[in-house]
Amino acid sequence: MRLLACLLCSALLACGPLDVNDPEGLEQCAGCVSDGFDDPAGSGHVFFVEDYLPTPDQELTWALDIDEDGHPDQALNHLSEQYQLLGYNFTEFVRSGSMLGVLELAGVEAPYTGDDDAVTAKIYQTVDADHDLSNNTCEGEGCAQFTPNPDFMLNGQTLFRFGPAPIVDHHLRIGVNQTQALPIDIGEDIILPFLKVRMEIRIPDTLDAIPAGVMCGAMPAVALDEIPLCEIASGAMINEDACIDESSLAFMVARLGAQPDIDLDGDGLETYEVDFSGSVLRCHDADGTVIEGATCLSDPRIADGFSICASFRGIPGELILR
Ligand SMILES: [Ca+2]
Ligand SMILES: [Ca+2]
Ligand SMILES: [Ca+2]
Ligand SMILES: [Ca+2]
Repeated sequence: MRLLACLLCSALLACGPLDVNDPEGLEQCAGCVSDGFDDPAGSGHVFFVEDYLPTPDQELTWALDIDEDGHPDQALNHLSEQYQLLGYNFTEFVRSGSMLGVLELAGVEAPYTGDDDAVTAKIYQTVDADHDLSNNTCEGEGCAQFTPNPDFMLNGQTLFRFGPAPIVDHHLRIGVNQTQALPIDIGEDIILPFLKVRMEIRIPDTLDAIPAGVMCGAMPAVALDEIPLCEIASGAMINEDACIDESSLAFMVARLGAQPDIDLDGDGLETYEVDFSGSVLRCHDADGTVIEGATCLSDPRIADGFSICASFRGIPGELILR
């Protein structure tokens, strides 16, 4: 198998002539074995994210520290726990078919026993391939089949390919430094952008499930300002009549006392002032500059966001490409 892979890589990737008796040549070839990044969509190990768990697996703490200061960052999760905000509903979004995420691991070399030099994690936003919610989490023929949402595809690949990165002792850790946002489509025309995405997953020898995974990122405050509170919140704190007019950000700042915890433009943390009617009064940039008025959120100097993590499990799935 390895020989075949090496010969293939030699032929396809122009590594030059390969002498299988030459250890150096083999090493050189190892660098040519696919890291999965350019493998066709759906050709790797495909998992459907079947649910989101309220607390992360205790082994997967690396992904939680989005700003790499040694402390876990889960601001929105903590608010969710207290006030039943965002995060609380994620599994419901899966059950109702409005949020169907698929994770593909590409470039895993066989035999896999817990380590791999380089693999790529691909995330797909999908729709139910047969529009039948009842077979999304079963196993076997016709189960867990999803079609990528074309809005998040380009030239046959998902816009969200993370890696390449190694699997070490059954753990894949990927931090994305790019400034590109990962939009999570939660249905109802709401797309939540995540920046500084970090993902950590446990990958068993059997490659037949993702028993535990954590994905973290920061949601820019300006995005939360555009989302009516009703869409992300439920519970006793929320006035069902008023929440359609109240922004999620205004609620969090004015009534929960929350401020951004992730610096997304590298100048330190900003703060916002909101009145009790839900209007943004002014923004304070990290250097002390005060930007007056509700439009301060669209000022390019205002960029920071709130940390959020989702723990998840994946079951075998299939991508149906049309
Ligand atoms: Ca941190
Ligand atoms: Ca289905
Ligand atoms: Ca900042
Ligand atoms: Ca700033």
